[in-house]
Amino acid sequence: MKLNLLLPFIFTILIFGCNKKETSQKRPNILFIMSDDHAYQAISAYGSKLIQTPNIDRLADEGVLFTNACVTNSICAPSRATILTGKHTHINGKMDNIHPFDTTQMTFPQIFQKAGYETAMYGKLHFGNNPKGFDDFMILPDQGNYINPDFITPQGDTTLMGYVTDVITDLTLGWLKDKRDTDKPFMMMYWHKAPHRPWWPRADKFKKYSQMTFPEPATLFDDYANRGTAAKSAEMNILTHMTYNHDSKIRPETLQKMGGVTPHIENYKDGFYYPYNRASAEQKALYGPVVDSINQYFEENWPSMTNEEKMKWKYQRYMQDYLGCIESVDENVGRVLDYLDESGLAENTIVIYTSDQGFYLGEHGWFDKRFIYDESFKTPLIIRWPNEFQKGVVKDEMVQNLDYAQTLLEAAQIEAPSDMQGESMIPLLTGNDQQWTRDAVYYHYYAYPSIHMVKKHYGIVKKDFKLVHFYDDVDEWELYDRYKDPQEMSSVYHDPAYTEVVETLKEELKGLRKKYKVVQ
Ligand code: SGN
Ligand code: CA
Repeated sequence: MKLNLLLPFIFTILIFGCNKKETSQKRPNILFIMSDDHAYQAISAYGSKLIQTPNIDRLADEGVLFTNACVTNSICAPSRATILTGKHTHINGKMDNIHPFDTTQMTFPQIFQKAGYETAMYGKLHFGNNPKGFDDFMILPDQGNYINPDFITPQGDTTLMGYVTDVITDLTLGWLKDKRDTDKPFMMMYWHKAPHRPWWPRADKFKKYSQMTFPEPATLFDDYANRGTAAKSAEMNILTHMTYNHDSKIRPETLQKMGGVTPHIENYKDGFYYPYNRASAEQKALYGPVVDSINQYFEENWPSMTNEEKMKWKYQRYMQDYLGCIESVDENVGRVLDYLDESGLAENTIVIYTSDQGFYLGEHGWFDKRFIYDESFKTPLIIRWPNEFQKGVVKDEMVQNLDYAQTLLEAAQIEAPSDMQGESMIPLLTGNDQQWTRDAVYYHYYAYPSIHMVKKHYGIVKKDFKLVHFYDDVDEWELYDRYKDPQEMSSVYHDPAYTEVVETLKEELKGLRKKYKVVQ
């Protein structure tokens, strides 16, 4: 072939080659994966005794896993508001799940969009209004539904057939593959509803997990001795507060036939049928036989069980459904990670896996969250960026959901607004730990009185100690020695051996409340 005929090919190869090189230096894509109420105790990379999560673990093998990642306020919408604004609850104003988020505020997706990123959000937001700063979105109304979920979209409302975790993933993959502008880097929020209460797994997993048995946590029968009023009065005990119909999947007819069961628990109206009746006849044909066998067992055995046996049975039912939901989350995360690999996007895409808070899986006899105690205060956090971050590394610094916005903005070389209150985690992700400055975090929960009745409290947490003040209708302090008592079974606040620790921490707490503008 003559040179002049070869030239176009040579140019193409050169240009293609240059582009490829440029790609690796281009601003990173962001895939922000968040699940709702996913306890770190249910991730094998965190040493779970309950389930294997091979896909989420891949992120840990190839990225950085944080063992002390925590939230500023352990409840859904407030946590999301902190993530999006980079500000504590008292500044962003989202104190509970009820009042709508103030959308006049700057959120980090808006900043990415202005900086030339293509942005999208699929899944649960829970703000009571539509998200700002997204080129496309499809969000669940309020808490959303597990079966054949409804969605709010910029074009109006719609219902999609299928299981919510699969559907949100299909939407995410659809956008990544066909909808986005491939000339721009992307920032995408892929935010699951699962494994939020009422824990309906996909029918095949419902069947599989209903036949499994799980180890119990050491503190399942906690009597809340050596702690204050708040732990004793919370309404989140599996035996006495978890409902039969909404949670354990006992049909109202079964309960009626049995003429009432003990302990008496106020069941939710339509707690069983509201989610179940969303299923089509075909879907019910799969769910129905499993529900029937659970109900049959309950009817035959419950009346003669001791309270201890009842607690154990309810715990197993809870774990079967909760972990069945997790398996779908993990498999779907795997589908998206596979696509990143196949498309060549993986190397320059930052993937975050986190949850809006942690969750009790029977520790202290509880389900739900809200407390500053570890299982709900801490949240899973794994971050991977093959091009730039460390691989297979575990960190125990006190990082917080407050820090995500500034971290992602710095990674994308976009300036963060000066009023954001977090600290960029880039030093920890790149092995420059000496540049990380914070060793204490501030926490504050406000939503009382409300469902589960966890009292208002705030506190300071460091690697070694946790000091908490419960206030409003009580005035009680608790102190935990995190190294000596990792299960937080005994407050040592009144122990004279800790007087100095209390004094020092109270001063530090004052300092944090000033720093974050809780007080002037
Ligand atoms: C619902 C749940 C509660 C849960 C809150 C908040 N009940 O009210 O158990 O604490 O959401 O959860 S249910 O009827 O929906 O099952 S949060 O994650 O949105 O904060
Ligand atoms: Ca949540």
